[in-house]
Amino acid sequence: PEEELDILDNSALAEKLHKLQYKTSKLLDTYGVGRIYREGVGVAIVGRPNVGKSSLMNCLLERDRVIVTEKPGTTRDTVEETLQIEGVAVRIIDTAGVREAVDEAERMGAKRAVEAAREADIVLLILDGSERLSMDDINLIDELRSKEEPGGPAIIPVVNKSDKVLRLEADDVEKRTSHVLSRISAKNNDGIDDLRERISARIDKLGENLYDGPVLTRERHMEKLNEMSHSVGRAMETVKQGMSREFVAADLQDAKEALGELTGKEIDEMALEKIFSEFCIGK
Ligand SMILES: Nc1nc2c(ncn2[C@@H]2O[C@H](COP(=O)(O)OP(=O)(O)O)[C@@H](O)[C@H]2O)c(=O)[nH]1
Ligand SMILES: [Mg+2]
Repeated sequence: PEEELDILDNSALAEKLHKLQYKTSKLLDTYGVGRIYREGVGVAIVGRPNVGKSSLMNCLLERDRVIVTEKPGTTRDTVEETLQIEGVAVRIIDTAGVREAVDEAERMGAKRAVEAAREADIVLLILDGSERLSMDDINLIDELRSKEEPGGPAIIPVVNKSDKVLRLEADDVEKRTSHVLSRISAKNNDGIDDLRERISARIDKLGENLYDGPVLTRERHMEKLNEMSHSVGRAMETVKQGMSREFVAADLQDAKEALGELTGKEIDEMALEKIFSEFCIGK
């Protein structure tokens, strides 16, 4: 019954809304982690044709799964394989080389490389150590850098073909990427264990709050929670502007509906009533 409820003053109401918003955003932050639970960590291998992407993937998989040839641009599509690194499912995505399209298939492949990088948690940017840095390399670095923050994938620059004379401007690459280079030879299987460890360290970082409380795993849930968050944000604004509680109530009703859709039939009505009764609306 309404007469039992205390009517909150504006600052107390703002405080409660703020807390609700904070908790909502914390839960929203777990979405990426939820995706890792569901799909595994995504590691994309990108770089221009012939730098040794498919060779590296084979090293990581320790078997000859991906076709490797002398001719640039053999891997026309993306190839995906899953392996375990310290108990975590890791999806390795080998992409076609990124460069100016020579034909339609390659154009699609290059586009997919950038897309794969966007959806990945970690991007292995492969460069050929036996050649000087090319415009294609630089463009790719810039493209990836622009997606790195915030919430974008972590870049690990990898210089391959360390069995050959180094002609790549390594300092320049470190400066451009702001990351230390890993040097490997996919051909000789050199530096692969170190690279694996580096990937593993990144995964640990991604999964820091992996086991800490509930995580959002579904896109639909994330969307509903986002809707709720927007409504709570509107309610906060309404309170700040000192508008009538009816308007706050309307915003919170929207928030409640979004949350209701999120939790579906299993919604705990009592818990909801408790939350929303705290925002008691004066007549
Ligand atoms: N010398 C040397 N050659 C390599 C190395 N890794 C790959 N290659 C060669 O580079 C060529 C292209 O390799 P591939 O893995 O198909 O490159 P991708 O186009 O980036 O997938 C092949 O001839 C490989 O044998 C390496 O570490 N050292
Ligand atoms: Mg390839």
